[in-house]
Amino acid sequence: MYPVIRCVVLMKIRTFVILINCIILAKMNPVSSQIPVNYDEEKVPEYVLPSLLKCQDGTIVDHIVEWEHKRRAEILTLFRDEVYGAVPATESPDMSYVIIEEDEEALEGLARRTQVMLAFGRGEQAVKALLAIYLPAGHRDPPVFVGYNFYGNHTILNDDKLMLTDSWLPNSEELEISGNRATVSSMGKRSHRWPLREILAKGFGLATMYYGDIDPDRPDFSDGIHPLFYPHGDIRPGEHEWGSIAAWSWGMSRILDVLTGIKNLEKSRFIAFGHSRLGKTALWAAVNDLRFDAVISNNSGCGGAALSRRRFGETLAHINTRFPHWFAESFKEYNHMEDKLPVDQHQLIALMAPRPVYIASASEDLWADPRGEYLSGYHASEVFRLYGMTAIEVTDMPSVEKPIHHTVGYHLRAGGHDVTLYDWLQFMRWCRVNIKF
Ligand code: GTR
Repeated sequence: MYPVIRCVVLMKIRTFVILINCIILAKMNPVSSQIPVNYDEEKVPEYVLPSLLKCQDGTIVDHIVEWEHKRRAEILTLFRDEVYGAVPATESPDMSYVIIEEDEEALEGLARRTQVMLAFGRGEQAVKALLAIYLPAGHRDPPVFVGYNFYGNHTILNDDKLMLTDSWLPNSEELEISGNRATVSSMGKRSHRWPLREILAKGFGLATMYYGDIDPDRPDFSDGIHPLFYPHGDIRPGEHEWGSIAAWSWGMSRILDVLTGIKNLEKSRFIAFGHSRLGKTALWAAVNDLRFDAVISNNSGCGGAALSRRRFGETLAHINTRFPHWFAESFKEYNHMEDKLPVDQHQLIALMAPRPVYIASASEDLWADPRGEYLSGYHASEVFRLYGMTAIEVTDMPSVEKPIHHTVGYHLRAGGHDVTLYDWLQFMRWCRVNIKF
C-alpha cells in the first residue's frame, strides 16, 4: 500500500479504536469518563523513572547479592505499602482442601482432571473456592500454568464434568449469566481464551479458579476472604493494607499450596498467568511467591506491566476511580501525581529476576498502553543483566507478531484486549526456551 494511504487508513483505525474506548468507558463509569484519556504519543509527558539500582541510602547496586539482600526488599516494600497493599498481619484463616472429582482419562484420554474444593475458615463463614486442574496424560511433573478465570471454571471449556462455582458472578449477556449465579448455559463460553487441548498436547498442565471465589470483584470488603482477616468486625482494610488484587494474588499462592501437595507435581514448574486485571494479579503473586518459576502478564496495563508515568491510556486516576477496591487506599494519593509515586512498573518486572517474565500486548489495546508495557520490560532488563541474562535490549518496539523470547519476553499481537491461540502458542514456545523442565 502507498505510504500515504496506509497512514490515513491507520489513523482512521486509531480514531475508531479511541472512540470505542471512550464509549465503553463512559458507559462503565460516568465519573472516570470525565478524566481525559491520552492516546497521543506526542503528549506523553517527560518523566524520570525511579531508579532500580540506586538504594535509598544512595549506594549503587552492581552485584546480585546487594540486589537480592537490599534493593529488592526496598522496592518490594514500596509496592506493598503504596500500590497493592499488605496482607493483614492477623493470622491467616485455616485452609483445608479436598479432591471432589478426579478422572484419569478426561478429554478422551488427553488429560488427568482433578477438581479440588478449598475452604478458608471454618463452619458457616468458610469461604469455598473450586480449583480445576488438567494435567497432560503420560507426563510426570509437567510445567503447569496457574491462572484465574473471569466467570467460573465451567466457562473455560466444554467439559460437562466441570463444576459450577457458588460465588457471586457479574451478570453478562455474552456469558448468559443473570441473577449473579453460575449456570450450565455459560459452559465453554470462554473456551477461545483457554485452548486447553493445544496446551495439553504440548505437554503443559493448567490449574484454574474463578477469581471471585477468593474475592468477588466489587467495591465491598465484606465478602470473599477479607472478613476472615478481620476477626473483630471492622473489615475496612487499613490505608496500606490490601485491595482485591493483593487478595487475589494471595489466593494464587494458596493454589500453589494445593498443587505442591498433589502427586506427580513434586518437581513441576509453575507459571503464573493472567489476563488484564488478572495479569496484574499474576505479576504481584509471582513477585511475592518465589515458588512461581515464571510469570506471564497478558494485556495487564495500568497497575500491571505498563509504566504509570507515561499516563497513556488508563491512568491511576481512572483505575482508582472505577475500581476503588483493587489497590491499597494509599495508591489513590498518586492520582494525577504519578511522578510522586516512589515506584513504577518496570521495577515490578525487575522484582521477578532472575525468574523469566513474559509481557504480551495487543495492537488495538491502547487503554493498556502497549508501548508502556514494552518499556517496562526494557527498563527492567538492567536487573536481569546483573544475572548475565538477555532481556529486552532496545527501546524500539518489535512490530506486530515479531515476538522476543529472551528471559524477559514480549510480543505485540494484532487485535484487541483478549487472549488468543496466538498468545498461548508464544507463551508455550517461550516457556520451552526459558524455563528448565
Ligand atoms: C478494564 C480496566 C483495566 C483492565 C481490564 C480487565 O476495564 O480498566 O485495568 O484490568 O478492565 O481486567 O479486563
